[in-house]
Amino acid sequence: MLMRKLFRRVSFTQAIGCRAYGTGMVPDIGQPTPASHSQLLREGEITPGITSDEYISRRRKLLDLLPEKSLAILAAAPVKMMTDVVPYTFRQDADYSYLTGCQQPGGVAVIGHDCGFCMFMPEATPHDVIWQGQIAGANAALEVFKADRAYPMRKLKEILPDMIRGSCKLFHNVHTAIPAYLDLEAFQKAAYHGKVKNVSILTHELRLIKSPAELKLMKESASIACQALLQTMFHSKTYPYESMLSTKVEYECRMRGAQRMAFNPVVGGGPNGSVIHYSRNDQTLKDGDLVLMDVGCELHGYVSDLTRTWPPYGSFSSPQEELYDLILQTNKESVKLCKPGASIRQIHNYSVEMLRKGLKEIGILKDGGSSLYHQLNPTSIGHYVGMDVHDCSMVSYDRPLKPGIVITIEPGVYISSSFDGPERYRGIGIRIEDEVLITGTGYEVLTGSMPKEIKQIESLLNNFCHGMGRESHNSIRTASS
Ligand SMILES: [Mn+2]
Repeated sequence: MLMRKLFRRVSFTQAIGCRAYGTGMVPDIGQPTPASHSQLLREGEITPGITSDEYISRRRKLLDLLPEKSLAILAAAPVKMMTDVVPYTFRQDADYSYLTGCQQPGGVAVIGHDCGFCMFMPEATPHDVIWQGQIAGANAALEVFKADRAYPMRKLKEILPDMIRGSCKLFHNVHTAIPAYLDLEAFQKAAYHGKVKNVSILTHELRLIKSPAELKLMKESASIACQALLQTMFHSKTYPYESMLSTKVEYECRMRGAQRMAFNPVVGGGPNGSVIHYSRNDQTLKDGDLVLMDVGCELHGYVSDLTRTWPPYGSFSSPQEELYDLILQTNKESVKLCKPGASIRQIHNYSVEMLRKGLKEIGILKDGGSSLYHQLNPTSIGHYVGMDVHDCSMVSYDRPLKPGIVITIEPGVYISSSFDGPERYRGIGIRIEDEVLITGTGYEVLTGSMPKEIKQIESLLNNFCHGMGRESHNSIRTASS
């Protein structure tokens, strides 16, 4: 009976490559499907937790925003090479992924009121299959990604020009644009007449508010990052090296199911913590310094982003504590402002006032000179988060927040070693970043499980060290002193 079912399925999809998984032959389309990866996907899902129906409804919503007689053209992300035949790990473009669910390079998706959802898919030669394995082609586009029409890429130059000529406006993905359609005479003509727009204006509207399935992945991604960072915090006393903490946090994220980091972890010890996107991670951590770690991982296309700053050797000095407390209070007050109707800009302005006042009280800022303040904190209080770390970049920070939007709240202070001010604060960089989901009545902190109170952090670091950690920590310190 089972065999008969399998055979029927195989013959239905015989144009697709097959591979043996366990005892049966199931179609291989170059990315997980419920048939090939039952441990990851349930029946009806294209991405773990996201069904083909959800993808269909995303495309329907795109059509609602797409003007009459217009086309959306989105190419998949390009494969970038590290050297010769060695590619960097492929990451699908978020807009393409959001609308198609396809995690593979080489395709172009076209969506319009007349054509529906049309996919142009790459064709693998037997040589490609031997070297890289199966890929999703036109059949997978129809059967798995639920395209209304699907063609091999070589047909694009015959089919797309007519579709373009029949359209008033073209919205395309400017970040992944490829010559295959850019070079078409019809496309160039449309561009010349000012009919070509950026599709992200539309897709970012859709992506801004997360569905329940997306929120589930966002929460899981945040939870993985919190657990990983907590493990790394414990580790920081035993292995006080920026590179080891970076490696540790990535290991802990990936062991918990994340596919990759959302960005290169920032592990800044001492004055390196005042470099906002520091990523060299090649220094040792010194007793008395703080370490700032800004990390996030990606889970099935959804990222997390959080930052904690702590003293790896277990206790804050008093200037560190003064500054930390100001950043912590600003973090907490800013989080409280997160609710429907507020905007990132409003929260930002509030946080700037609070930090300015606090820095003046501490004696770091004289009269509220704004240029000096901006040297100490040139960043925004936060940004939208989702499939990209700086998600929905086309949406203004003035936009009133709505339930289902996820933002970061990340106040910080970055005082370089050469700062012209009280010496005791020089070389201190602190950021405390949480991820906040806007709900119907207010907010939910998705990174709430990661401690940020001074007492909690000191207690966690010191109590842990009475176990296995202390000995090896001491021996490392003795060896280096
Ligand atoms: Mn951030």
